[in-house]
Amino acid sequence: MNRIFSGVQPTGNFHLGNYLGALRNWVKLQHDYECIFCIVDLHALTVPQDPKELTAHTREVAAAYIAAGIDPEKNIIFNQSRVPGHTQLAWLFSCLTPLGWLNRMTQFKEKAGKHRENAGLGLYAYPVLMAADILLYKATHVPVGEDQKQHLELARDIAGAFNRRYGRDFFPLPEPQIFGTATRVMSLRDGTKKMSKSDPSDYSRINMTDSAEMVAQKIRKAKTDPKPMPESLAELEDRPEAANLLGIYAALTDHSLEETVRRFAGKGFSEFKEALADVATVTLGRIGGEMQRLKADHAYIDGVLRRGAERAEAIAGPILREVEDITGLLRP
Ligand code: AQP
Repeated sequence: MNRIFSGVQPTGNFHLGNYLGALRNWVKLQHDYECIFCIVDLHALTVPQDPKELTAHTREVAAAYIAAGIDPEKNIIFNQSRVPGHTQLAWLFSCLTPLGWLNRMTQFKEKAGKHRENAGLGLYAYPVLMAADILLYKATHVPVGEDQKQHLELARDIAGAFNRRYGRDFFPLPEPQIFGTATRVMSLRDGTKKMSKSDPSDYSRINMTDSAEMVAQKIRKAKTDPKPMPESLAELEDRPEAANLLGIYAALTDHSLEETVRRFAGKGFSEFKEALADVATVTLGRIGGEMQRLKADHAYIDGVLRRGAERAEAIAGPILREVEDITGLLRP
């Protein structure tokens, strides 16, 4: 059975990059796979979180999944901290992960910045917990945005290290699924940086709950370059901001980048930005409105998460017990 595991951190500012890079693909995949969609609250704690906001953001991400079209009856939706096997397996994996592998992780370098000595152990060990998230369910496929590719490769390495250490083919090597026309949505203020929840500039990202006016304003103010709209894909080279906006339009309208470039060739950026705001508003209006409604319904969301955690535990428990047996941990 092909099984999917993927997740989003409840760190607030759920944005268009999270939607186009991950969530939108999950909605399509849910029909062909057994899917486990997690809200990775323990990952969120790798940087300081306000406790009340963490709770609210956890419900908000669950609301985003359902509003985007994930069926909570067919698929498992739960928050990571409800299934203790994630941290237990992460410890076992940390005992067979060489430091050299973690030292290569670019996300740690970016997030820790210049003050690496002050960064927390959790931030450093983040990819080990991520490997445990996936392998606790023996997931075979992991749909993510481009930024998570390196962490996925590490998860495969860790699965291989476990299998070699204990001389058996126990864990599958999970396959990344990185697809769509917007695998890496960039900041609206700087086309060289990815759109991110933690960017201090509100104008760098489109949040899924932004109002239509706010979306239009952010797109109008989005950085572009002084050249005219490109006439071909070749003319997009070294123009990251233009490529990003055209890529977002292509993804939202389900067209290729090439078709989108052709469509706006010869037009002005302001005309294109208006068209982009129109299509973005349609998607966001549909999903953002439903997100707002669902996240206020605590009884419903908490019920979905509770049932999801029970179903997740039912899969994880037996796998974890097998891991304990393989590693020789006594259950007297
Ligand atoms: N800019 C992006 N373009 C495409 N996909 C993206 N993803 C994130 N940013 C982009 C994908 O969204 C999923 C959930 O991401 P996450 O919550 O685990 O956080 P992250 O990858 O660290 O992304 P953020 O939103 O930028 O958060 P911060 O600011 O906390 O780092 C993943 O599948 C990811 O690939």
